[in-house]
Amino acid sequence: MNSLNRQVEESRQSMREEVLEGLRRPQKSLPSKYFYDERGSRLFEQITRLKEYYPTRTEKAIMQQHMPEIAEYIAGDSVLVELGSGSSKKTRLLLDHLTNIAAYVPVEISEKYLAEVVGTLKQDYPNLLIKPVCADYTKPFQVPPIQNPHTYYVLFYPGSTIGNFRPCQAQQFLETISRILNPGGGMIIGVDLKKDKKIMEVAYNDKKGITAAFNKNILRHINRELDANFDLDNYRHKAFFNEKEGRIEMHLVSEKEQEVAVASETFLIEEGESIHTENSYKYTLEEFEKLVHPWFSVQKVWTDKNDHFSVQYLQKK
Ligand code: AVI
Repeated sequence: MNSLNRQVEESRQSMREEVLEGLRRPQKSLPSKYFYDERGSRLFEQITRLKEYYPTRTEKAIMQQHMPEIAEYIAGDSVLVELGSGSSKKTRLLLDHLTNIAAYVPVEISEKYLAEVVGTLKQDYPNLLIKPVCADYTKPFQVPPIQNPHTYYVLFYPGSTIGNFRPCQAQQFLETISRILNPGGGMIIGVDLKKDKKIMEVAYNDKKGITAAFNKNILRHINRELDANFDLDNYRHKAFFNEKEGRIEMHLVSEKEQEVAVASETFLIEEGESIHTENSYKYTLEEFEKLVHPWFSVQKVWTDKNDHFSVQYLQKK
């Protein structure tokens, strides 16, 4: 078996274990990272353009409005490391204002996507040194070492993706990621804020049903990769704000009693029973400061006029 096939086999094996483990629990659940096969990533792109989904456009507007000031937090000679760079669209807003960074390091799990995006970035920014890293940024990965002792790393983590971790997982992640940084380094991060429940719930229940299709795509992905037989028509999308936990929860609710086979195990799903597919935590500024404080101090917060979203500069402690 060559190394690519081995990698594919290993990731299928860990998907199998994680999916089965989630389905064996009393509250069935599936890891939200499995939304994102090629179709899921396209559906997510569509979500970011929906009028109901305020986070993407609000973050972009904050960055555009405050860009010269945000860029000041990235000194010349620093290395900009983007976690889960995807299309690098928001990064362009930053790159347009940075003239002399040492390098841009996009970290992205999809090799194909990374190669494509780096190709166009190289054309548009011919003087920029780009050092792509193909990796799952939630696991330890190697960043290209920097030779100059006066250079430091600045992480870029937009989109409020931190909200998809439970707070204790978010803290483990922050601890791991802070180890990449040398003194003087920091992180520019997008964080979705708590607000009127209706605004948040509408954002995850759009009229066109794109979020519902995105949610159901996890079953389609599992059917394909693990030889499962989920019938997508038998599940209904449900998303609501869980006040006590401070998070939007997405579920797939079974419309009838049914059996499903996944990788040679069979599960009975009752009528009305749900499979929990995603959490999206929303924070107050105080809650977020507490979350990060063992490793980072919040140096600056930019928000929109309604305080719906924030972009923050965190300094490594
Ligand atoms: C990627 N992540 C920040 C999105 C969110 O809002 O939690 C994923 C998403 N789920 C439904 N809509 C968007």
